[in-house]
Amino acid sequence: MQNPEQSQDKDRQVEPYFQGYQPYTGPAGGWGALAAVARTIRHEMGLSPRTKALFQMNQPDGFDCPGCAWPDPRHTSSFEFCENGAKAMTWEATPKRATPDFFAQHTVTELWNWSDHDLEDSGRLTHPLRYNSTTDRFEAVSWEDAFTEIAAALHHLADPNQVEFYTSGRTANETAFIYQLLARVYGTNNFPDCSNMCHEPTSVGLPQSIGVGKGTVTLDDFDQADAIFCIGHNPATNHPRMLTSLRNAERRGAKIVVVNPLLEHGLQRFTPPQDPVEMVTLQSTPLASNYFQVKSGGDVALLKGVMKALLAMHHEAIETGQPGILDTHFIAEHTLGFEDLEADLQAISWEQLEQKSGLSRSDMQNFAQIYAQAERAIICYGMGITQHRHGTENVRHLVNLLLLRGNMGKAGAGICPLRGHSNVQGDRTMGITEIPTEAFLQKLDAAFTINSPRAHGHNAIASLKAIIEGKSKAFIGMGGNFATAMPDQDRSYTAFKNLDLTVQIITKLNRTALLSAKNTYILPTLGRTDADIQNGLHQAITVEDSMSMVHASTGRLAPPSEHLRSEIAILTGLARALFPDSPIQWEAMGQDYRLIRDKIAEVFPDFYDFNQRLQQPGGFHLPNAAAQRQWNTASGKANFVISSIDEDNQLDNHLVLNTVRSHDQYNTTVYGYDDRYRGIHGRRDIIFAHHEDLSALGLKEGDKVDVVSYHGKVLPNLTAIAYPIAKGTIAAYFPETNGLLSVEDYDHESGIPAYKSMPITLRAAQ
Ligand SMILES: Nc1nc2c(c(=O)[nH]1)N[C@H]1C(S)=C(S)[C@@H](COP(=O)(O)OP(=O)(O)OC[C@H]3O[C@@H](n4cnc5c(=O)[nH]c(N)nc54)[C@H](O)[C@@H]3O)O[C@H]1N2
Ligand SMILES: Nc1nc2c(c(=O)[nH]1)N[C@H]1C(S)=C(S)[C@@H](COP(=O)(O)OP(=O)(O)OC[C@H]3O[C@@H](n4cnc5c(=O)[nH]c(N)nc54)[C@H](O)[C@@H]3O)O[C@H]1N2
Ligand SMILES: [Mo]
Repeated sequence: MQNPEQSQDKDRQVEPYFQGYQPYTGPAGGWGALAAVARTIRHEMGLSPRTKALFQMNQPDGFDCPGCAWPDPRHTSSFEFCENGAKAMTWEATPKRATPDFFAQHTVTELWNWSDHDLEDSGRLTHPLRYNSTTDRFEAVSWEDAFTEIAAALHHLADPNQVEFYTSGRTANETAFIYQLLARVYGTNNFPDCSNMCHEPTSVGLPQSIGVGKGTVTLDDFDQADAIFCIGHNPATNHPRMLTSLRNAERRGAKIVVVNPLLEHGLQRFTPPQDPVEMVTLQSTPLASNYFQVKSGGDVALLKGVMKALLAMHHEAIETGQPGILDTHFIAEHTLGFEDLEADLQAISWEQLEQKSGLSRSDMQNFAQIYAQAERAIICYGMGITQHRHGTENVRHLVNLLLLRGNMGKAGAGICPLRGHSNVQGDRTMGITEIPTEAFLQKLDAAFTINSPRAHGHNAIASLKAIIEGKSKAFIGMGGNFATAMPDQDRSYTAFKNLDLTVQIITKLNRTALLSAKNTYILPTLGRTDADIQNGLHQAITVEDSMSMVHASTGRLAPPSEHLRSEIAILTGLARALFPDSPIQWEAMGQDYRLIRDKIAEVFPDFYDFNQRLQQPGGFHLPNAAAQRQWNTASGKANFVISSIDEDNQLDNHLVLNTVRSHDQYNTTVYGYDDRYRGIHGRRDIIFAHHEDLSALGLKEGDKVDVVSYHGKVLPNLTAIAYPIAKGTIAAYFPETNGLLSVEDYDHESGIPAYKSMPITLRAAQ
């Protein structure tokens, strides 16, 4: 048999367009993905028994893939992992180690100049570390000393609200529950959370529209939908297992409609690496039947155009005696606000909608036709919808479109936000929120006989501002790389160094951990793949996926170092030092996570019989009222919510920068320098631009350019690529671009930074 990888690539241009760029023509998945898995494993782990751990990923008694929050099918095949899941796993299970010796060899000043990739590539952290400003090095410290000193620093502060308790979304339910308990016993609701950078517009917008802040569909709905809309997300890279669901839907005849300024090749064709027939015969399934290249930030205009067209179609049908297009019965029985929506759509002109969306009237009519022909429709969406100055408005407009045809609370229909981190949704469920409800606090107080603080705390933007303004004095990070993931690094990096205390509970070294404050600690922890044994007992943790399935995860690998502690053991150890007289059974809970789950069940009614129900294969599903057509909104109905599209005028006179993930990265973790489906190899210093936008500036492909933010901040010397992208929109990789965004550039409803609508200009590199 010929080498399938080669033959599949036979159409490729032999000569690269220029160094590091060669347009991709193959399908997503396929031999390219399998080859990448093999390369990743060989490079990161070699062939060892640890490699077998891969096959335990997303299996009933294995660990949950730390890669994404796409749910597991009930009958997991032995291949239920994907290329990027394999990268996440091998990156964590690597044999490389960042030991105290490593830190003795490198000062923090030296490490600061390393790339994000090289920092994490130093390997798994092995010892608790304390920064020594005299030597400018991290040095090993005992756990007990670390806990005592951190507790002393926290007690020393005038006000508990001077501490920020950050959570990144890999944090398991049990950890998140203990973490919020610790912070609330300490006295604050300051819970900046990676969800604030991710799906906060979902958590804010969906409750206004349908009364729940989560998606309403399950995997089964994908088997019944007639049309699936993929708006503003890139599943071939970020949720690769989703492509299997899309492909199965396409093969049944369902339409897959994509809305994205970038032509994402991964959404065009797919070969499932699990399918021996397709793999051997080099077949692939086309995915997107229609692709609408909206301007970045133009989705509300597009959605309004689609709804305007639907209304016109509806009235025309009625006038000619045919059944209408809208589900008038559903609208009458279940919704409020239809008349206002109709008036809003009538008032707005096609010219305005075309100008804002970058799409033509006939594009919008075409979209409306496809939608009208689908009896059952699902809208999936990601960061392309949420990370805007009007992200919450975007989310509500997706719902408006669904409500018009009753696509909510029926089989094969609904809304599907694609969550990011594997437990970002669960962390919220567990009480990681700066605005807790009184009902939740009362339950928490009763379960532990405590008095939780009632004052609202900080979300991510508020905490970054408080740090920059010197109002916050301490930062504790449960995972993540907060300062690098957030905007305005010029100011935040300096401000972090003025804090009294920073504590990073992490698995690998990153830039935020290098921001040495007056007292600085790195507390290394176990990851998903590592066996977590407490008191002789193998512990499981639990996670909640994008579709509200709660299931267990058990690591099996020997931990990278005998000095590591689990996240929960770290928190309960710290709690003991912080609250020596606390009646809470911290120690017991830290030694047997079932006790934590009993407490979770006491506080959250949906988790009744938690430990028992966890035994069911695949776990259990949390109820979703909107999926039952019960609307927990103030009006008791699903609401059409309208708003003006004129707010984002800032974008009108600028190019709009949309910052994305490459195929070889996990948020701020840069595994490597390829972005296969976009044709990029060995580099990240790229901007993707429409050729007309380049030529209007006298630039051409391959030129070096500077990106200048509307605040005048400059990211110099990127190489321009003429790319199939909407005119007016530029794309580049984060976190390199995050310094271009100010802490003031966010959606005022949800607080999400406007990572996908940064107004910028381009100029030839100076
Ligand atoms: N391998 C891998 N997997 C991951 C992650 C990772 O970094 N690597 N990150 C995880 C996390 S935390 C998250 S939140 C998810 C993120 O998953 P995605 O939501 O897929 O994230 P992005 O890479 O930001 O891609 C956003 C897409 O939106 C498009 N877009 C940008 N602006 C607009 C717009 O205005 N309108 C529309 N319609 N589209 C737009 C972009 O071109 C891009 O294709 O993935 C999770 N899974
Ligand atoms: N410009 C721009 N910026 C963005 C985005 C964007 O699209 N554009 N996306 C935003 C989004 S959606 C998100 S979610 C944020 C991500 O923000 P974060 O969640 O803060 O960042 P990550 O890069 O996911 O965190 C990586 C670090 O987590 C630690 N880690 C890994 N696994 C574990 C574990 O199991 N336990 C613990 N305790 N630590 C672990 C490692 O040390 C690693 O260095 O970035 C946001 N920033
Ligand atoms: Mo995210």
